[in-house]
Amino acid sequence: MADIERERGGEVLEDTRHRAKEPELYKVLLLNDDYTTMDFVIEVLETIFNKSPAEAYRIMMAVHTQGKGLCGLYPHEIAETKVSSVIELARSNGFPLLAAMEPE
Ligand code: TYC
Repeated sequence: MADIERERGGEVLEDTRHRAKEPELYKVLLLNDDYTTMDFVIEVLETIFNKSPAEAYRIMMAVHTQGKGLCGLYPHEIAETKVSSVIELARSNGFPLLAAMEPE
């Protein structure tokens, strides 16, 4: 064992001084409403959030029954793009679906 490691009781600490910081993450949430169809919400979750059909159904039902639901955690700029993509796709299909982001 190296002397420096022995001094720390065997604990090895990484020197993080030159490592890039992990980006802060933001939650992207879908919000419930009475007009957007369940099928459309599932489509949004599959196409914009890359969810499997089963996971998309689970998240859609969580939003439907609890008012909002987590779609994923993303760096700030990607979270903003996801929110914009949801709103753009929803409006172009005539639905009032809303998405929001908040710090992790
Ligand atoms: N509440 C909608 C309905 O009954 C379905 C829905 C689910 C809407 C999730 C929005 O984010 C949502 N058709």
